[in-house]
Amino acid sequence: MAEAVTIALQKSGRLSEDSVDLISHCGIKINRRNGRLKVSASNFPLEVLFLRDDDIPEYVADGVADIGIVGQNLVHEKEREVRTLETLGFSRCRLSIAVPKAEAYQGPQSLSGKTIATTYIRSLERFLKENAISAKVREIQGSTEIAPGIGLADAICDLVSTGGTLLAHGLREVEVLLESEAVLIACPQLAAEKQRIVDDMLFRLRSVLKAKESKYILMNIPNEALGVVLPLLPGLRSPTVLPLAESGWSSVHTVINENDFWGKIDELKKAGAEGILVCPIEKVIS
Ligand code: PRT
Ligand code: ZN
Repeated sequence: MAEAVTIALQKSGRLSEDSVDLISHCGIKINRRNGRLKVSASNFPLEVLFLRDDDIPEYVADGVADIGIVGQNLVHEKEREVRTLETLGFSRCRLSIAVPKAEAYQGPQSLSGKTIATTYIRSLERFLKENAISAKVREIQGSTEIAPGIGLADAICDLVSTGGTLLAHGLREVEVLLESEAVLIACPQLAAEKQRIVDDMLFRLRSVLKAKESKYILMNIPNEALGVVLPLLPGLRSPTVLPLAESGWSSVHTVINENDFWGKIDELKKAGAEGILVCPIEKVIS
């Protein structure tokens, strides 16, 4: 059998579903039957290993898996040598320090002499060292947010996304150590054949990611307004302009980043745009 690339994905947790979805949007079929830890794709030279996310940086660094999907927070924490091939835009969070709400805080120096509970030992120690703070780091396994309330620590260092957990435990975020999202990582050394397969997958993956942030938009514009509207609209090359059956009107089609679009909608309407349609795009092959 020809060589296959092994990818490590989180078995179950916050990264799992988005990771598997991304692979399948790349047109790669993996049939994940009843909890098997290793499955082969049926139409692409890819084998999937389902692991705990904490083990992924190590497995990829050691070459047990060739590539993997994991949060930047764990790449940063584990300090293993891996290459980041692409940021994937999901599982966004930040690694932060939080203190009890009523506690005064005037910057990192306020942590001096305090005890900080975390599962992110290395990341926290690095932050304290960089800021020349002497504080006690207490390693705990999960549920970090309860530590101050039960007298285990004065502060915590943990992942935050909505901030709801901190709020519910009377804590306030005071320092952001790291902004994180899921990334595709690779073993530092890959054989040429495997690298070729990874490049093929990366090409598909980038098309999928590009499509996610892009929208195909169509609108009707009175011809006399085209001079105002067209400069507002970038396209992959430039907008497409087609005459409508009704004379004096054109249909304008283009691809635009969704965020840019919402900022421009008022200007487009003011210029006379009508019947604006915004459609999803499945892939952008550039
Ligand atoms: O079993 P395994 O070890 O594989 O999974 P796990 O339980 O260690 O990890 P999991 O599935 O909880 O998280 C996997 C990854 O998702 C993390 O490494 C991050 O990259 C990312 N991620 C994104 C998050 C969060 N957002 C997040 N909010 N991971 C954890 N949290 C937790 C946080 O620890 C805290 O308890 O959610 C709580 C805070 O959330 P908010 O929304 O209340 O702020
Ligand atoms: Zn984990």
